Amino acid sequence: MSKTIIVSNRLPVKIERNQAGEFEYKTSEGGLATGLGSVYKEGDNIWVGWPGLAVNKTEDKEEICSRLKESNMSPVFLTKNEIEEYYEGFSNETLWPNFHYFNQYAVYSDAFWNTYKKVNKKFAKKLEEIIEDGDKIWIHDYQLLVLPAMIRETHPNSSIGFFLHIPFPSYESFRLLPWRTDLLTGMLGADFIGFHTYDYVRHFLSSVNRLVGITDNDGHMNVGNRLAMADAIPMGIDYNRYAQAAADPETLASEVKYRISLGDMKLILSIDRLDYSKGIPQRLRAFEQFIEENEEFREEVSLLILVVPSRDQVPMYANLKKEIELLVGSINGKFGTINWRPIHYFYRSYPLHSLSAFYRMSHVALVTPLRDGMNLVCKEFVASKLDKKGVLILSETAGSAKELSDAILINPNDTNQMVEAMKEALKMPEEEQIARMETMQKSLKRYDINAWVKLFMKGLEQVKEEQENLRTKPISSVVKNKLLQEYRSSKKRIIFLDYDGTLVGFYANPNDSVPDAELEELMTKLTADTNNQVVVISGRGRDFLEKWLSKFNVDFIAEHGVWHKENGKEWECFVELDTSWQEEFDRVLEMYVDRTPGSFIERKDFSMVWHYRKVEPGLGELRSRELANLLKYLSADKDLQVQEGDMVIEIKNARVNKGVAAASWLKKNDYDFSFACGDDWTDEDTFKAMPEDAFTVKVGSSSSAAKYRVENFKDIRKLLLSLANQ
Ligand code: GDG
Repeated sequence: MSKTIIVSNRLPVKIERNQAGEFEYKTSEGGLATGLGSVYKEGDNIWVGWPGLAVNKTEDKEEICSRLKESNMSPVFLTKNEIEEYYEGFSNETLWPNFHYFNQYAVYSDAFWNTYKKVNKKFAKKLEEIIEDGDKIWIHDYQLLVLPAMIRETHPNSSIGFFLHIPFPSYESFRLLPWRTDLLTGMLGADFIGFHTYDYVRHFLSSVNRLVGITDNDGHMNVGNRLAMADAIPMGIDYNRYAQAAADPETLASEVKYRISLGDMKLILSIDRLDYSKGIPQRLRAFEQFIEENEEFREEVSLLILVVPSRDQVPMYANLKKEIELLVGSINGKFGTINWRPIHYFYRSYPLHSLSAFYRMSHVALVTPLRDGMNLVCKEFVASKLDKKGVLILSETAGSAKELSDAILINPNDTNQMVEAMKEALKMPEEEQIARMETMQKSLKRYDINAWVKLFMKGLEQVKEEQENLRTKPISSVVKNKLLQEYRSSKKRIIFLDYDGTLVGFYANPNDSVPDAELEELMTKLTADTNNQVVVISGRGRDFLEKWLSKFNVDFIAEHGVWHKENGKEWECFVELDTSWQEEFDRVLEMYVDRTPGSFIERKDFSMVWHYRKVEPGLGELRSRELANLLKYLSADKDLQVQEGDMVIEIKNARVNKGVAAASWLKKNDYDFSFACGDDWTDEDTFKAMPEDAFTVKVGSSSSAAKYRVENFKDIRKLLLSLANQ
């Protein structure tokens, strides 16, 4: 039976050596571990990752392996140097600052990068021992960005999902990384790539587009011959666990104990791991300004700030800790009284029931990271509020802000706004608190961690299904015989032929793609049969088609469906379209022609094309990325579509396409044989419009809605000739 393999940097277990030298195992209680518990603990499923400590002796490794195996875990052991360069180095000193827009802290080191690749390879090797046909592999987070492509190489058909827990930054930040393209191609090895928010998806797709040259269609990308998909699946929390913890007697006892020490002081709660992305000093300064400006809250409100120890051996983190402690000391020194300590600061982590007591007893949660992929603390606070009283202040730069719009949302760089938010939160009427909390609880309950796991798995399954549907098969001799036989026995046939890339190859100058003798002979034979209605369906303007192909008995669909012409009749415009946009776009295209020697504009009645086949390699791709983005921006409020094709960018009306045109042709008669062939994305609309029993043939190897495929224009000519010779 197929299994699911979870892969992350850390295993959901903490292993420590006790004083007697024996290993002690504590299962992790983190959100991810509990959420995925329902997955990895079942059947043959397994979680692969680093067990969290450096182990050298073979017998120790064997002991850990066999012990972890009992709990469906499999360790990848890392050396001290690997931990330093892959984990602390490339992951935390290169990717983490870059992805959180702290590029001033990013370290660019080839040694780190090489070890990062080496460790990802180590994970890949481990997985090779485990993966069997049909398995699903779900890889987590920024430590393993290049692993998907490594697995894809050895297991081309496997189901690979990837989820990024931190933000994906805008192209302007991501492009600063010297290894940016390798990182993207690494991620693109996955079939389904999940992010917390739609903004991160957009940023990722934009970087893929600009750096790898792959365009997306609603998150779908053609990676070589494989379809991949990026989507936003915001991670939820184990809602019931936090709601239950808040009602647990142990939690209530802790709350009573803390309350005795604190009196009935109102609390503002802040919980983070020690990190510069969390904005802790900025938060402390805002609190200082708040008590400075609002005397009425002094001796009424305290800030309870928990900082969870992290990386404090690294100088930058040690400095941050020092800065926080200086600020706490100075604020307490300046404002504190015998009866009142403005800030209660703790640098440690607490067991769940203490944490839960803090959530329960705090009136306000102040969650103001400068950047945060999601942030689970704010969600846990909401889930713990059983009486629905309390207010969440949340930074708009945390991923969770997209879901929790009933929080008071603030810009973490705007101290005045944070001060106002604290005032508003402390004065908020109870009914309003309850109403806001209720809405947030409803949504967090519904999209909890289990829903997140299900949605991710469903996304992965869906992509695999789509890949299967798009798997065009080469035409076998059996299919060919069936095609010929159905052709022979039919009386009313319709045959749609795309032109460029299908009937002819590509030329540097599109005007050179004229029919050669072989094509002329083929067209003559095919159109000689009065049972055949042959329709040339092309993106070309009507003049070219008319000039070179009207000598045959063919119908035309030109400009992707704008113009129609039945054999022997006049051209007709399918629908009258707006052309007022053309002047503005013409100016932009002209500017790019000036800056890109060899490129030129093709102007059709209702569409425009920028060609760059003749541009020096490299420059054309670079300019096309820029231009496509600019055109997409300009067309956002218009009924236009910007499509990137084979060395062209085309701007056309969004309402018309080859599929709409083909469908109108198919309605004209009752055909007993239908056939369509084409080579690019515009032909996909034709394939989709064809009847169920049609023969649809993709020319080329990328994924397609067509049923069959041939390699190139020569092969489709051969196939058409064998039909014509029947
Ligand atoms: C990444 C992304 C994204 C904290 N102090 C204690 C304690 N915690 C728990 C909290 C919460 C977790 O730690 C922190 O979760 P975050 O979401 O804030 O951040 P990370 O897990 O570091 O990082 C982040 C997340 O992945 C998930 O995708 O949200 O943006 O950076 O669950 O409760 N737990 C206990 N004692 C403490 O003192 N027991």
